[in-house]
Amino acid sequence: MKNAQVKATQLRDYVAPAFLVDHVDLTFFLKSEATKVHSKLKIRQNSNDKQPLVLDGDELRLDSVAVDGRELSSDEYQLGEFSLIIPDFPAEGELEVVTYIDPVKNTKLEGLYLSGGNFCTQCEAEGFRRITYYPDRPDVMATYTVTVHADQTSYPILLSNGNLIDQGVSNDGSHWARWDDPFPKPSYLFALVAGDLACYEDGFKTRSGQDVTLKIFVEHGNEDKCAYAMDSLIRSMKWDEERFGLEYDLDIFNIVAVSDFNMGAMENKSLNIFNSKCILASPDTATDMEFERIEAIVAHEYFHNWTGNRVTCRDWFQLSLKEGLTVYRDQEFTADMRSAPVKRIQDVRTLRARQFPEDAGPLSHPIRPESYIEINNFYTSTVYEKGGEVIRMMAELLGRDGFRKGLDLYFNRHDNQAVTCDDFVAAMEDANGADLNHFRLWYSQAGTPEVEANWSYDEKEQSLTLTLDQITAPTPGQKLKQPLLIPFTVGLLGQNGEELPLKLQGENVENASTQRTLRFDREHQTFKFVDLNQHPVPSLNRNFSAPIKLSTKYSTEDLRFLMGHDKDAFSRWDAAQTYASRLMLKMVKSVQDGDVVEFDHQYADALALNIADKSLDPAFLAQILALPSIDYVTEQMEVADFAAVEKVRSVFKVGIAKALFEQFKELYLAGKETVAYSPDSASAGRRALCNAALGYLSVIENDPECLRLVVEQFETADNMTDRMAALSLLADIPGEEREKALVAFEKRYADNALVMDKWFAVQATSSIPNALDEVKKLLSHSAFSYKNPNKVRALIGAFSGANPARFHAEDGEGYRFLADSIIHLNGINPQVASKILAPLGSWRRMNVTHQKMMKAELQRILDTENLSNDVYEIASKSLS
Ligand code: B3K
Ligand code: ZN
Repeated sequence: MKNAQVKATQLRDYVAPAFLVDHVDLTFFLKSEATKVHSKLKIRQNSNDKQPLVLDGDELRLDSVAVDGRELSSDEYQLGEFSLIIPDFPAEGELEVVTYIDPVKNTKLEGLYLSGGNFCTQCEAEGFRRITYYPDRPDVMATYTVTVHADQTSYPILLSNGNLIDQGVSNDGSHWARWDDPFPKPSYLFALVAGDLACYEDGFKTRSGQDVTLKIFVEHGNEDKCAYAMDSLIRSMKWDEERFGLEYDLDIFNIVAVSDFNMGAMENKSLNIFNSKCILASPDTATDMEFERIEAIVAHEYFHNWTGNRVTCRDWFQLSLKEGLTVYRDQEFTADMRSAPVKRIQDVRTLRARQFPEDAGPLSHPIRPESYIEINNFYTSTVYEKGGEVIRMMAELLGRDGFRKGLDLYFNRHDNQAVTCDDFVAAMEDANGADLNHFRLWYSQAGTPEVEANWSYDEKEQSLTLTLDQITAPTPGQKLKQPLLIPFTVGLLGQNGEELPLKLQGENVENASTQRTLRFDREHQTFKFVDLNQHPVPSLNRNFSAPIKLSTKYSTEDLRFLMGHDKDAFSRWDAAQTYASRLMLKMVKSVQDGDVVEFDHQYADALALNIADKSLDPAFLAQILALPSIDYVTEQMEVADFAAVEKVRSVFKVGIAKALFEQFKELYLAGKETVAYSPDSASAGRRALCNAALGYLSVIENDPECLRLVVEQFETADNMTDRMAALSLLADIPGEEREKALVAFEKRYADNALVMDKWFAVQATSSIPNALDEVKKLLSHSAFSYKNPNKVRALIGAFSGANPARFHAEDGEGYRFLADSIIHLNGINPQVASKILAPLGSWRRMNVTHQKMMKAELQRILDTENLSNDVYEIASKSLS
């Protein structure tokens, strides 16, 4: 078992670097084995007293060390497993280090590695130390010159950050290219690519007239799948100029798509490296959701050029400084490109599905964590998505212009600096003369606040009193919680759904607005609205103004009313979610008590009113029709019972399908009349609605007509969205049609690795009883590989993370399977292994039998020889 004294890094221990690096000059001689890396660093002391120069390193073979041109003997430096220390380094000097690395053996995909025969790098968070010895921390910022030598035939394309300043051919037939990045950057933004790649090119003229060459490099044969990513990039560049006044700052911007990548993409300065999944798209290979995701990720990485690269993080505890802010920016971008309310609904779904459980479980941490063993474990939904919500709340409190002023000041103050989350909030305060001191607590306090809203209407006084209570449950290491400053947006609906003017007692305003954001900053607070001549229904936390769990005493009539009338699209959708979950939980109780489970028709009636409302955006209606997930409903139970929720949800869905059969058929047939495929938002919305309708029709058992519709769509679809929608419905219906469709899909896309991922995932998330057996069989499919993160996520990750009812099977096989996979992956790619571990940590919510099985698997993981820090940290915290 791994020794328990693995060292954690603490925020409170931060000290400024003892040495800074002004310039980095790197020369690479690329070979799949024994790549030579020659590094020259201009270093200067940054502390008052003389200190040893400590450089980070990992899996490097040191060849030589020289200071100011003099080679050091081995007693002049100390070489540790993870460091190179030079005790007597001058106050200013040049360090020259030659090391060798083996990219071909690098299955961790951190540092320099090979993907599909091409060289590429991933340095965030601490991958640069796997390339050369360096003070590998983000507050050491330097300019870089990089020379890359490689065989000309195998690696015709040689790329690094910045501008290409020189290139040539060497005597041995190899060629070289020299790149220079004039912007000081931390080592995590370094990138290098060398390979035989095709290029898709376009250009952009900035607002101030600078021409920028835009290139997307992909494997040969994929050039026809780059247009959407390129278009997204151009739209992002334009949007950032218009919305935030931010222009691109070099005359070249490159993107490279690779097949083996630990996450979605990486924002290296002027050389973004992407998982090919987040770049390549054509109507035949990508779904609408994937087009949307590509647009968002291309934008996200581009936006990092300012929020992350020009202004970066002082240390990794400040990760949300760049990630939360950039998530907020990409969400706003998508909202502008597509439907803002639908985007908000999707983001809240994701937050509730990923961040809320994280915040309520053993891995709960604030958006600015205080300690970590392995920083890669903190690229979490909390740091990203909740971080984005925290920025959104600030924008809400300060207003759109105020937020912009704050951001302008932030860039003015901190361009080319490595700063903290506090610096960001201070810029917001100073630009607006605001006091955000109480608000800062969102950065340090973990856990989701639970807010209870109660209200009463006083007919005589014509007033409505709204009382709000907030509480945040203790989280690991944080027992005591304080009340947060919550921006709580409300509206009041009159009997016909009209918006009533909101006037608080004591206020003297004419034309009061119909929506306001209350400052809710105490444990218990009361707000009295006056001049209300009718009993209104409150619409609360509109547009999800704060990331809280809200409980209300809405009657089912209230919920149906909001579902039919709320002007705030988010709240209208949320009323439907609350209503549906409430009904399902009631049904679960009947299952558990052995009573008859009955479907409440009133829910179908409320849906029918929405379907009949022709003014609704189809994309929004599709959201209303999508039932709360098994996970979402189960989370609201004291003790999770996935089997019961799965059963109930299915009865519920069939109930709706039967009640609204005619409407769904009509919706479906009307949707099918659409013209040729286009991935734009409106067309995608129509397809989403059409497929939602088909989804309901497909659950009507023993109806050959409905099954025929699904099969027909699968066979005749002219785009991946419709084909995949049909396939995932068929995947849930055991029988001949299912098998035939899976075989046909596999045959058609056998040569397309990304599409095969969808084929793996659709089987891994299938509700058929023997889904796990199928998954196990697929592990030996020729297209599957443990070394490719996309494959692992598509098969193992999808099963354990998105098929809760099978994962939590009574016999514990799901748990055993995940633990076996993690143990195997630990030796290959620890980052990927630890990323799929989280579902085992939810044992506290299960019954005793399941708890025992889950804990035993966590223990088995912890007992593994050579356990990585990544897996150790997540497994040990999950068990404790
Ligand atoms: N900054 C990268 C993520 C790096 C993850 C390192 N384990 C992508 C992004 O957030 O844009
Ligand atoms: Zn990011």
